[in-house]
Amino acid sequence: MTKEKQQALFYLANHIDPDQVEAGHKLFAKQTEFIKGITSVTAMPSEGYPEVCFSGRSNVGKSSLINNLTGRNSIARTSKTPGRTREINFFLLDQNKFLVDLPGYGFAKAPLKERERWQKLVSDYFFQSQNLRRVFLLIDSRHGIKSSDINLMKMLGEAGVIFQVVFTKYDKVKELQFKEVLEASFEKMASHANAFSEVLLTSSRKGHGIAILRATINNLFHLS
Ligand SMILES: Nc1nc2c(ncn2[C@@H]2O[C@H](COP(=O)(O)OP(=O)(O)OP(=O)(O)O)[C@@H](O)[C@H]2O)c(=O)[nH]1
Ligand SMILES: [Mg+2]
Repeated sequence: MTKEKQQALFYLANHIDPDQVEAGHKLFAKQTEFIKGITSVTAMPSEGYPEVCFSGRSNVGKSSLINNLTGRNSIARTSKTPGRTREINFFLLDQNKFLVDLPGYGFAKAPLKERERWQKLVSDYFFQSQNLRRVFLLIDSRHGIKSSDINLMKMLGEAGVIFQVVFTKYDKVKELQFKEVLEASFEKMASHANAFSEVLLTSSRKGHGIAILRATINNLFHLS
């Protein structure tokens, strides 16, 4: 496939219907509460509510994004040091939907045992979750897709789960630099059939892209 063809498969979201934005805003104005953090999938909630999850390398901004989406400063714990989230955390939104915060990967200093524990927990989750509507795969706008992200894409492919790339920390990058990251990312995504064609660009710090992400999640929850 030529580079042009690879890139034509994907596009950056830049417009969304205002009614959908409004609906997303309304959903996230509803109550969110932390339900539990699990270290084994045997403890997964059993209600059967639809869920979306946030995955990505350590420190990419998963927990910060959940906080920003829900308008709650610290419902998900964040940290300057990678490896803050070690469990799979379930947040109940609007009484019958789950937002799921995953522990990060790709943290070089993590001991082998810890990495193996992560691998088992997360892969069990992807293979066994019956209600997962989509995985948001968070990628740092400065660094782009790394080999550990590719490994995750493969794991998701094996589990038959669709992922949508969400770039984070857009406030930290210059437009020209990001253009290069975006092109390289599209190239890497092209060989993954489970990559969703639309990608999102966000900044939890500045609020960029949050309205579109809320609307996207609301749409996913309303698929029957
Ligand atoms: N500038 C900027 N910093 C951010 C943004 N989002 C998160 N951060 C910072 O990045 C660091 C990591 O954020 P977290 O949300 O804890 O990252 P995480 O992906 O949950 O990390 P783990 O739980 O370790 O996997 C924190 O210091 C955040 O303040 C953003 O949009 N812009
Ligand atoms: Mg976290």
